[in-house]
Amino acid sequence: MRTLVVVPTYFEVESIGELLSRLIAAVPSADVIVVDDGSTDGTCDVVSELAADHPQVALRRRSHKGGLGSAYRDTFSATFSDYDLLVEIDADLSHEPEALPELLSAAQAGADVVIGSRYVPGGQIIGWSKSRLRLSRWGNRYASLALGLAINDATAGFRVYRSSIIEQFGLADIKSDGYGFQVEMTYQAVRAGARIVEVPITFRERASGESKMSRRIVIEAFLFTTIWGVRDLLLRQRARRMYRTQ
Ligand SMILES: Nc1nc2c(ncn2[C@@H]2O[C@H](COP(=O)(O)OP(=O)(O)O)[C@@H](O)[C@H]2O)c(=O)[nH]1
Ligand SMILES: [Mg+2]
Repeated sequence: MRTLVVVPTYFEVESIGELLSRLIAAVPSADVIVVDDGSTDGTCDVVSELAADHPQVALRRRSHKGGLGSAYRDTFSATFSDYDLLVEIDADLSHEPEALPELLSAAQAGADVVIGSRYVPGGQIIGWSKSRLRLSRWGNRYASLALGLAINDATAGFRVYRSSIIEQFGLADIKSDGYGFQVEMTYQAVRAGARIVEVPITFRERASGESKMSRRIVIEAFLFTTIWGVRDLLLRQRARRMYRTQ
């Protein structure tokens, strides 16, 4: 299946070279596109050098930091008609490229969305502080409860999407610019009736560079999740009332 791996970067010069080399070795037949939002630390130079030797690697440069969700949304919109499978992976080596073949196998076996999950048996997180673990765990619990998602890791950033499922729900209505994008895509996929499979992965906190997680990102994700949850609740109540009066 034609596969595109999308790697968003923002100041990842210390890890992007190793990530790309390991990706190419792990999935030699896949195309890879790095989407950079104006890093000035040499990230793009490393990618361009690698791309010169590996024609399957491309660089997409955006002029300013638009957020992880916006980087994926723009790139998926521009590419999904050319590929069968679209992959998300972080640039900081938190996700092991060597685990990707297993995720791709699940998609090839029929899943519409494959989530590299930290919160299913066999999955784990190495190196996060207690507060970061709490934020992730409670964020996931809140999203599942508010949106009725039977997914253990709705915020995970290591995933495979079948292009046809993205085509089905469309990207035009996806609102999140930040990491809430992961929750929103999961929510839309569930609503579209997608077959979603969670494959256990090991997530390792980055060894270099800095996290771009911010309070603004958390607030955006929390607000959107709450709005969708309340909207769904009201719609369900209305449907129940209409059913009763019939
Ligand atoms: N293109 C782009 N990439 C981003 C942006 N924010 C984060 N990233 C990338 O998204 C991935 C995950 O970000 P990271 O800071 O590691 O988040 P954390 O793992 O949740 O702490 C990394 O590859 C980042 O370089 C952004 O605004 N634009
Ligand atoms: Mg990270």
